[in-house]
Amino acid sequence: MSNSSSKSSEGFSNGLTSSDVDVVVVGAGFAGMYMLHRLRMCGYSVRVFEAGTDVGGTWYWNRYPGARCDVESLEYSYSFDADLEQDWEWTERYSSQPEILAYAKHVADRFDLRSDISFETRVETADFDESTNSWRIQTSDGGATVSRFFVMATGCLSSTTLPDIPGIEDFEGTTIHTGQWPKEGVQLKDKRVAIIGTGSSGVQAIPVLAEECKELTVFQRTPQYTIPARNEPLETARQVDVKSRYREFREANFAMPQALGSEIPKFNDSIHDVSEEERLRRFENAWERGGTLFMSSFNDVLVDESANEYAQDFVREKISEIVEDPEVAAKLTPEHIIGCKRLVIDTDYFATFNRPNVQLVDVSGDPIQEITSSGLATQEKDFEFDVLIFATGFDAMTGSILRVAITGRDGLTIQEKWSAGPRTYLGLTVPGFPNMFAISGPGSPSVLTNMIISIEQHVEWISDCIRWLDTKGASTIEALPAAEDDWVDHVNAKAERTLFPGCNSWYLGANVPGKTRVFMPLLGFPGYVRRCNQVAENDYEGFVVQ
Ligand code: NA7
Repeated sequence: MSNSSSKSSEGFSNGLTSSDVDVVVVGAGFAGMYMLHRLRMCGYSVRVFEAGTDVGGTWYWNRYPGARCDVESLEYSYSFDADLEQDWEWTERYSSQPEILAYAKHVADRFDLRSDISFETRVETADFDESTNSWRIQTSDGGATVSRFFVMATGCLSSTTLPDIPGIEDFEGTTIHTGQWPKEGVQLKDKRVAIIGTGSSGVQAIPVLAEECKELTVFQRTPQYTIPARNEPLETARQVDVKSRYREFREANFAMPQALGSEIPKFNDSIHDVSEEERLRRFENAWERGGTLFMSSFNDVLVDESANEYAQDFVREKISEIVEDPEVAAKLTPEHIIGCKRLVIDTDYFATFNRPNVQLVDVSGDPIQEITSSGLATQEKDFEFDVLIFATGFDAMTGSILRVAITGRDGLTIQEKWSAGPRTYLGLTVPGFPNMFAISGPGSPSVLTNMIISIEQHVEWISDCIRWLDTKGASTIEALPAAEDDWVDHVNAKAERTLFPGCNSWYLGANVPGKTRVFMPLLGFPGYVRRCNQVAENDYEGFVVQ
């Protein structure tokens, strides 16, 4: 362990002879920032590489109009530092992207993080050297860094995807992906704007774009179930109250399946066991309250298709009430299972289609054939516009890991290892890749939870593991193939007990052509934390430590 960020060339007791830093971390979003801070507190030297010009990760890149978190602000924040919790003031129930980015910057200033972060620098290759038990990391600036440990903190939704439609480069207007929105903003006033995609990004952006631009054309392939967010200014009394008992509030949330929402009424009964009146009452309450926990109104909405149908019907009825033109309402009405694609929360999404300057184009039966110099063409019709926005999502959970050429033991690359889908032990480690960790990797609860809380749990587990290795004088830790097999079975078994595998979601990689269909996140935060703790208590069972 070295005690500064400078290069250490002294020998290590574990046989390592030279290392620039103890740990290289990729990404300076919430995961990379806390990993850096935590490792520093433990006395390790760290170098973080970040492609952006500043911290913030997802919240640095996703600057599209309307971008907002779907977890409440008092919960979507670091819990590791009581003073930080007390000092930062949130202004809305759900924070907007600018406010979350300001928070990330505040954290970077407060803990002086930037001095160990190389910005505008991409990690291109990472090779494990078996002779020195170290990682050699090559970066886009031509530099190379040697480290004992290598942590991918690259986020679950960072690698943007464009649809495979010919002609994208031919469009002569402005083309933007929501996940790479320009920092300087985009002038939309008096512009004819088109948007492809009605996932969370599209649903958040569409109402705001409609207010800003002259005409908005929405190209929708799959209609979306969305629940009102009911975003509002955060009442001072609520903030003061939570801050007066923040530890207790956090502990209660840690015990929830998604690490959030402990103060939302919980129901553990089947939808089939209540009267129609009670069913509607609960859904109505959840609709009025707003937020993703609409799905927790009964215990079987996400596990039993006939239970799920009641929830579908309820939202379909709401769409028909809000949208004035019955033909438009019909196009906006989904038929699939509710919640198996990530449930979206919105502000005025369906009502936006009542505006005269908004046009909905259903491309499910008449797909987009090509992008042209002035717009796009479906088989049946041509459309013209000035700005084309792709809200077409991400190569989720694995995209940013696979983008780096990572080579582990015996020349095995991560691309080969995951050629039939991602496989991990605990969502944290991969056999064949010693001393490498992924924060919120596939096989961990990650995107099915309050991400910041999942990130903190991973960061603390990784730093405890590194400290434990040093206490033992060990140089490597590597997951065993049998532990990986059991873990993959466990993640699959949990998903198969639900309706999640039943539709084409990014959770399954179904939005990326050719990607192997695997349900990537693990359901259930508290059980996962218990398992990670147990592994550590049992001297890192499932790993080879040398
Ligand atoms: P999503 O949720 O993956 O949504 C992408 C959208 O783009 C979705 O509506 C897709 O339709 C649509 N899409 C993709 N390709 C096409 C083509 N070729 N034609 C028409 N429409 C297309 O990404 P988001 O960025 O909205 O959200 C990702 C997560 O980020 C979100 O869940 C939050 O956790 C934050 P499809 O449904 O595939 O038919």
